[in-house]
Amino acid sequence: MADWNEISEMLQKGKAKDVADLCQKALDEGSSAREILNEGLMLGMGIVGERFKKNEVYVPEVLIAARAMNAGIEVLKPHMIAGPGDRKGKVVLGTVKGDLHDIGKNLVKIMMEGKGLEVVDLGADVATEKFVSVAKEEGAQIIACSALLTTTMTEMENVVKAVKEAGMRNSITIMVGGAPVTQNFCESIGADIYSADATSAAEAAVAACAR
Ligand code: B1M
Repeated sequence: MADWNEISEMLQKGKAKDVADLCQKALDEGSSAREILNEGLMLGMGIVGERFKKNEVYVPEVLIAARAMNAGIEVLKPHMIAGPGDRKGKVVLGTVKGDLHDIGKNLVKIMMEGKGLEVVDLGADVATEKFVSVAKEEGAQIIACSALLTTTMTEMENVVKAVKEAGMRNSITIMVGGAPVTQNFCESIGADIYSADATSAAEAAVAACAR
């Protein structure tokens, strides 16, 4: 049985190599990638977030912890992605303008690709118009926006407006998610789908593309 606290502690200390090694060890011992993510990595990042809020740690420590989390995710990634197969649809994904948080968005990408969706990843701090222009160029069925800040989640409403203005509202499904986003918020801005986590986002995207 893997020691989730050890993974969590190494992540909090920003020890990227140790986190990666412990994730590999947990896989070798039979834990699933999802279990390691949820019980170990998310536990550690949750504690970092709490300490950040109380000013017990600052941006540099959080960045180092984020790097360690990414090192762990890299080890888990091949175990989260299904084999190649027919593409089930195309998604344009990004973190909204003004927002640099990309770990959750990256997990959404991994889970969507794992479900056979093609994902065009625009990265973080994505301009509203870019979501729309790339979706048009790529013939995507879905625009998926992530936001981690209460100050940037409002950008999602601008994406909905821009899709309408481009005359694409009937052909594009708009998905939203990220820690401060809720079902109520999704409805209030006229987006189509809210998902609380990366797995349910991937499932909802597959279902939307099948419609
Ligand atoms: Co920032 N940060 N941060 N931060 N940071 C938070 C979000 C915060 C809650 C910390 C806190 O105060 N407790 C707080 C926001 C408060 C608020 O808005 N109410 C905060 C703040 C204030 C800030 C700065 C303003 C700090 C400052 O500079 N004073 C600054 C803003 C910079 C900017 O974006 N312009 C800042 C900066 C940073 C770092 C750069 C240092 C770093 C980001 C590094 C990176 O992403 N590459 C960072 C981090 C790491 C965090 C915390 C600690 C962790 C976020 C994370 O990666 N979680 C975070 C506290 C916390 O969340 N506990 C915090 C793990 C990740 C897997 O979860 O992204 O929620 P999450 O994704 C989940 C779901 O939300 C969902 O799926 C994932 C799980 O399956 N999901 C989707 C995400 N996107 C989705 C999209 C979907 C569906 C589901 O559909 C499209």
